[in-house]
Amino acid sequence: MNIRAINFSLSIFCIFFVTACSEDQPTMACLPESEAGQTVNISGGEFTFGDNRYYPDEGPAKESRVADFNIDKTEVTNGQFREFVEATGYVTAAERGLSEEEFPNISSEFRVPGSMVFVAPNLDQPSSPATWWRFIPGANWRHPEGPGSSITGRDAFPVVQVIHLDAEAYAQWLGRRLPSEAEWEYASRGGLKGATFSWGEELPDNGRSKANTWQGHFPYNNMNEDGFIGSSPVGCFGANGYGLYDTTGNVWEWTDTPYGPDRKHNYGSQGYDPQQPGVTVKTLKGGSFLCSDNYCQRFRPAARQAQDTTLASSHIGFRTASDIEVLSSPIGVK
Ligand SMILES: [Ca+2]
Ligand SMILES: [Ca+2]
Repeated sequence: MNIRAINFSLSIFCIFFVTACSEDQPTMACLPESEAGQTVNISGGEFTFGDNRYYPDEGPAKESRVADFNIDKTEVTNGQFREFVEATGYVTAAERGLSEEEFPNISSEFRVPGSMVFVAPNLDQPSSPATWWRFIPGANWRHPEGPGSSITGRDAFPVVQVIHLDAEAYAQWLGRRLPSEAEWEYASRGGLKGATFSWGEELPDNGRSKANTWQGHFPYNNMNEDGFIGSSPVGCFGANGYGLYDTTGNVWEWTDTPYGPDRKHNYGSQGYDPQQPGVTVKTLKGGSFLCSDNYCQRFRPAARQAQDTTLASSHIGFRTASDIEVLSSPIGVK
């Protein structure tokens, strides 16, 4: 397997692709699409950034402060992203491929239009991330699981298969930006102090599911107790204390913060992931519909994951943010 794919696989312990994604979903009350475009003002303040109880890269926890900011109520949807593409003619990296001039450090096989898709192993195959991930030519936001897949009827689902640059371009079109990791984590905590999850201490699937995650033994058995094998329309699970949806699970979300393996050091603008040294990495937050109790467990506000900024995946999306001051301007206000 190509080293880039292997590095990607090893660095994303929580990401899996399910071919049955988003089909045959049960009827349930989800947020109306009109509300998916709304934003929420968050009053800044002090909080404990990180957590010392789980993965090493979540610590050391430190007292931090964020200023007032504004953030999307939900992940950006396919419908919202389509509006951007239709208004601007924007072509995502996975659709156009990556030029050598723009991305000199990427091998030629990853320059062709396409993106990463997880292929679930058969029961008789070893459970290894290095064999799960495939770079699929033709996979992009319009065809998230590769050629033959489609987003028809999935306007309310989060857009995926966007690299950091694509997410940034969308945000800038609206006069907004991507959230920092601190802002994202503060928002995801919903005002709770030091809680394990966005809603408190209860496990995600104790009683009614609180987020779109994976129930059952990953990667072989998705029991689908929360009603969604793959991603779900945004806002199908309860909001947190700030009125935000799906900061836990559904799809991972880009932040604008370079990733480092701890919170002690500054790893510079390129970030640093020991699994893929030399690769520019940003921090993902929130986990996805593929995070399970037996694997990953990154469906907590403090959890984080490195992501190669030039690599799109079938369950990485984003939401946008802005400084509060921006909201007083007529330009770019949603
Ligand atoms: Ca699920
Ligand atoms: Ca999410």
